[in-house]
Amino acid sequence: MRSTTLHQSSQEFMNLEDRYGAHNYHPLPVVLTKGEGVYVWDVEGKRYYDFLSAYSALNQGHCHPRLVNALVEQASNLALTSRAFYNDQLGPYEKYVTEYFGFDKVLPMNSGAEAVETAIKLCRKWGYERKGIPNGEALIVVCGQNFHGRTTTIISFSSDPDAKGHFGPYTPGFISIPYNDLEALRKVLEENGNKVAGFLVEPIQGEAGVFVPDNAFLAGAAELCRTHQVLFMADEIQTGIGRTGSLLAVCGNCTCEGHCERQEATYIRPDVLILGKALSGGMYPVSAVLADDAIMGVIKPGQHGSTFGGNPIASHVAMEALEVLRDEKLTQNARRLGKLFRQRMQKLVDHSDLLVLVRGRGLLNAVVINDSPESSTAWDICVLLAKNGLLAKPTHGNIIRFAPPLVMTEEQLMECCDIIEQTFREYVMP
Ligand code: IF1
Repeated sequence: MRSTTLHQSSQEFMNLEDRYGAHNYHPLPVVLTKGEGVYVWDVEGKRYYDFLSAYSALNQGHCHPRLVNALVEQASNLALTSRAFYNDQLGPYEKYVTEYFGFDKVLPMNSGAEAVETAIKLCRKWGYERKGIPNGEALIVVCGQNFHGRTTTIISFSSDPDAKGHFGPYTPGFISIPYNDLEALRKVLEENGNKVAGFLVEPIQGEAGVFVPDNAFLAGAAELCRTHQVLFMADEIQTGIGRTGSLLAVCGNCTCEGHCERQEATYIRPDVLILGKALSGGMYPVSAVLADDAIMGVIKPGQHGSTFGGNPIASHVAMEALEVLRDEKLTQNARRLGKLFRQRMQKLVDHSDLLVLVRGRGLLNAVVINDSPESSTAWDICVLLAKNGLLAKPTHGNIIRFAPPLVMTEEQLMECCDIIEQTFREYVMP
C-alpha cells in the first residue's frame, strides 16, 4: 500500500528518491509540493521565489489558472487519439501556432530532445531530396558547448564529457565549430558547403552559462547559411516564448508587442524553428518544429511521428499558453525586468571581489563568480540562497543562472535582488 504523503519530511522524500530513483540528477536539497506564479513551497511550508522556472519552461508561472483550466477541461473531454485519427484540437492549434510564429507548417512533438531530433531528420532529408547531397553524406554544423538534449544522436555532438562519455558508438555527420565564431562557420561552409544540410544553434547558450553571442554572429550565420543553401536551425527551446524579452531570441531587440511582425532589421528568420518548454507553460510536455512548406514538405506519411505528439491536451494547453504570453504582455515584462535585474546585479559586481560579471537578455541571466568552473562556490551560494528563500541553480562551479517566471512584478523582483545581495554578503562574511 502507498503510504500517506501528508506528514513526511523533506528528508524522507529525498531518501525515497535516493533509494528508488536512478541517480541521474543531483538536486538542491529542497522538496517542493506547491507552486503558484513566481512562488513554490516546500513540504515544510517554507516559501521560495523560483529563479529557475524549470529551466525556462514556466515562463507563464506555476499553475497559471488559465493553463490549469485548459488542461483539466481538455483532459476530461478527450486526452489522446494518436495520430491514426484526426482530433478537433490539433488543427486549430496548428493554425494558431504557425500564424503566431509565421511559418507554413508545424510538426508537433513532446520533449525538447524529440523536437531537436525531428529537426535533424527533417534537415537531412531536405539535404538529400532538395539540395542533392549524396545519400548518407549529409553534414550538420553545430557549436561547441551546446546543449540540445539527451538522446544518443544529440549527445553524439555534445562537448560535455558527462553528457557524452561511454554512451557511444555515436551518430556521425556533425561538425562542431566554436560558438560565436563566424569565421569558423565560414571556413566549414566554404570547405564542405555542398554536403552541409544545416546549422543548428542556440541563439543564447543556456548550459554554457547564459552565453550571449556578439550581435553580428546570428545575423552573419543566417547570411552564410543562405549563401551556401544550408538550413539555419534555431533551438529556441530555452530562449523562446518571451524568455529573453523578445518572442524569440533571434528577434534580437525587436520592439514588437510580443508578437513579432518581422519588420525589424534585427529579426533573423530561421529556416527551422525548434520550440519546447514554455510552449505549454510547463503544464505538459509540448514541443514543436516549425518550417515552411519547401522544407516540411519532404516528410511524408509514415516517415516520422509520435504517439503523444499533437495530442488534444497538448494542443489545447499550448494554444492557451501562447495566448497568456500575449494577453499578459510577458515578453515586454521580461525585457523591462531583465534590465532592472542586470542593473542591480551590475552594482553588486562593481562593489564586490566575489562577482566577475552579470550577463543575459530579458529574464535569462547569469552571474559569474570569481572562482574556477570546478569549484563548489556557485553550489554553496545556491544552498544559501535557498535558505534565504530563493531557488536558483548553478550551471558550472562558478556560474549561477537567474531565470524567474515572466509573471514577476517589479516589486517582487526588487525583493529578490535584496535576497541575492544579502546572500552574497553572507557568503563573503558569514
Ligand atoms: C535536464 C541545461 C537548461 C535545452 C535546449 C533542447 C533541450 C534543452 C536549448 C532538451 C533542455 C534542459 C534539460 C535539463 C537541463 C536543461 C538545461 F542546463 F542542461 F542546459 F535548460 F539550460 N534544447 N534543457 O535547453 O529539452 O528534452 O529536456 O525537453 O535536466 O537535462 P528536453
